[in-house]
Amino acid sequence: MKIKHILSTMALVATTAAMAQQVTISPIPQSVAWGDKAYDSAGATYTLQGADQADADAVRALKAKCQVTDGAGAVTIVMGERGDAAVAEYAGEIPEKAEGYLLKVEPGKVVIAGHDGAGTFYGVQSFLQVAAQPQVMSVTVKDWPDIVERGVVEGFYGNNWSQTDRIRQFQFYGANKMNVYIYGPKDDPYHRGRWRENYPTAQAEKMRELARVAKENKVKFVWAVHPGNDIKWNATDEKNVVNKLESMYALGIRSFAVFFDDISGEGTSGIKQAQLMNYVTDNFVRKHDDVDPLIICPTEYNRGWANEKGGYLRTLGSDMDKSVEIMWTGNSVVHTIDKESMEWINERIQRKGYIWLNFPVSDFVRDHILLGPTYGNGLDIAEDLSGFVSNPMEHAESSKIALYSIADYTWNMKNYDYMSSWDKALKDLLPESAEALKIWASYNEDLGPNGHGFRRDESRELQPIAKAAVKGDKNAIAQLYGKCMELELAINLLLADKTNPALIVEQRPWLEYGKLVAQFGMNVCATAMTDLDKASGFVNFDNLYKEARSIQAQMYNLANSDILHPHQPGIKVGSLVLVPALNEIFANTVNAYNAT
Ligand code: LOG
Repeated sequence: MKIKHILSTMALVATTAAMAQQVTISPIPQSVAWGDKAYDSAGATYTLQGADQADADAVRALKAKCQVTDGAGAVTIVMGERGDAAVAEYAGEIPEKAEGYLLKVEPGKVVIAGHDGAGTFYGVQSFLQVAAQPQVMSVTVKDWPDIVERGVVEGFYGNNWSQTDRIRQFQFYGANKMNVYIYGPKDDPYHRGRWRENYPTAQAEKMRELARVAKENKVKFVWAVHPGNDIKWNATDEKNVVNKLESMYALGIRSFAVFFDDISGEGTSGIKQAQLMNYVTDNFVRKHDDVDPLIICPTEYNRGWANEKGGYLRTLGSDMDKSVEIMWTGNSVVHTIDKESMEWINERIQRKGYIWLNFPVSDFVRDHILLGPTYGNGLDIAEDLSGFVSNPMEHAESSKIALYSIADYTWNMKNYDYMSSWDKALKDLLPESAEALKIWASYNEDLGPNGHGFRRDESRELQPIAKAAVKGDKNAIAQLYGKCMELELAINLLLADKTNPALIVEQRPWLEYGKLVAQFGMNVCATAMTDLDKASGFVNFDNLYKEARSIQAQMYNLANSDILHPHQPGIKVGSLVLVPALNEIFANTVNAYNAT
């Protein structure tokens, strides 16, 4: 007994120690070495050294989460950038990489030393993750990003993100070490249709605020103009483009893009586009000393649309100033990116392509919400691209599931594991209901049939069960019943979670619909498992059949109510695996009953 007790206590201690070490710093650092416990986080206070010289955003981010005092017994945080006196003795250990940092946690002492200001800021972000654990472990992290520009292009059709959405996004990017946000929502008239006009004052002030908040979070705010639908290749419109960008410069914006996607006619000329980009580079970018090089989204922005004979891409490659970054969605509009496709484009544009990944954007499948893992992009293309941004859904908060993994992937590609990254994302977004969110998300992965032919796997665990259940395997049908119960339970827990209201509000139509799918599934499985000849009383075949039809009618009514976008009305949940299986089992049961 005694030995057993000691053993189990030892096991407990061992697991606690191991668990305490298992702080998964995210994105996965390039190098991390854990030691023993440094101190307990409960009641920990900190004194800062070097904060007066260190990056101000890094200091603010640290102070927002850590209790800073001058009291004795506090943990000393030494911080600063390469060249600062406070961190001089660690200079040799700071990675010689843009945005790189050294983080050292020891008993009583923490060192956060950036190669540059962003590096210190990212060192703070990693430290905050380590310090959020009950036991703060000793650790040495040497870290830097693989990709220079990592982030998001708000480039979809549909409802633009709100000001609050965007501000929350920038904080999320900062915390997850993404450093670029490109503003190009198709349905902002001042981006596209009325591109020549300046924003009215109230909207202009919102832009100013966005530029500021982005900066505080080390996010480069890139404002894109989309003039291609009606641009005239003359001096007036050249000036109109520059004037518009100057008006955005006046609001504090320092980075710009010009989009020529999804246009036809005069605006599509590669020669003219290159000339315009050169004109804007000379007469706007280089007139200021603090404006970043331009980014272009070309008209032939994917291989499927590239007209080799027309020579469009090669014209951009040769005629356009080499400072201009060129966006690229891959082999088709919606496609994952691999080495071969990067080599194909880079050779034509004579520079490294800047990836615009059309995932998890759902503007062509608005009946779905995309909550699955982010997979399929090559893990060997870090050297082949100049930037990697994801085009998300109009549902800002829900998009963070994929964006979290984009942050992980672009920071440290070789160590990217999409399943564990997905798990981390779900925990980060809804810590108290992460398991429920994972169950729910596993029914919202595939896009369904779509014009771009882009599909995703769905409900991996359910697939063998569904297959057997459809064949009439009673065991599998019982398991499927359990899965439907689990789905309903998960949905009810999510609807009760109050920690991230934005997430639940966005997903409510799908959650309500999912509940009906779960109920339909329980009905169908229960009916299929019942010996119907013998079922008597109220729970008989007729009533179960009527119930199934009733639930189907409720699903139809909900999916055809006015809650969703008119382009793709409807709501789809479990459309790849669960719902087809349930429909088939239902049909089989009804046929079998009719036959007897
Ligand atoms: C648009 C984009 C849209 C996406 C997916 C690019 C470069 N442009 O087909 O605004 O969100 O596809 O529908 C696009 O991708 N056009």
